[in-house]
Amino acid sequence: MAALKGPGAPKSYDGSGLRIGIIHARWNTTLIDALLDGTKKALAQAGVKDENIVIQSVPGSYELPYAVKQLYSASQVQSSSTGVVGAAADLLGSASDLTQLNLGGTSSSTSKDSSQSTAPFDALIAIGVLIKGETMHFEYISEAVSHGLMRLQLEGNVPVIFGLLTLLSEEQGLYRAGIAGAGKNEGHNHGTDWGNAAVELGVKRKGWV
Ligand code: DLZ
Repeated sequence: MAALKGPGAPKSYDGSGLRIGIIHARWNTTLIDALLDGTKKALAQAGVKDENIVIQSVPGSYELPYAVKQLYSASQVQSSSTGVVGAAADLLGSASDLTQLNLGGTSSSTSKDSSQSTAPFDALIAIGVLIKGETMHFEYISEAVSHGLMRLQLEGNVPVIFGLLTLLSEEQGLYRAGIAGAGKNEGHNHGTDWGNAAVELGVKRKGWV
């Protein structure tokens, strides 16, 4: 019987043309590592190329909205500056001259791997794990981060996948990262859903109708 909860059977989307940015917090590392792993597996399964996935980390979940914003902005700048470098390449016709020009692109369009994209990210995934403690810390951070990420995707016009687990116990986290039980393989890794959501939104973003 199909599961009652969850996004249903994953639809298949071709992620081979996408560039995805992942920002993850480092608090609660065991859970983060498993969730990141699940996310990356889903992206790979959808055909997103390794070289088109950029992963950055921040100390805690509170830093996620700022970091997502910076990473996305940097990809927009990189995209426009490599456009300039590319145009210069056409004019100069020499890759070695481009290195000396140093126009701010991280790599010249003539020397980079041809499957590596310098386009702005098609979707971003923010991953964090908040575990409720004895103070109000959890409530403030989960609310601030949720609103921050929602604001970013609406104002930035880019999908920001909500990979923030807001847990009442460590055990809940183990199940949601798919590493519960004696065999460390019980539960469902939510990272898989986040990777799939990023691909679906990234593809749909290129044309809704
Ligand atoms: C301080 C803190 C605490 C107590 N708990 C968590 C947590 O469960 N998950 C998480 O991602 N981060 C936690 N942090 C760190 C904050 O998110 C943040 O990094 C610091 O307050 C510095 O801004």
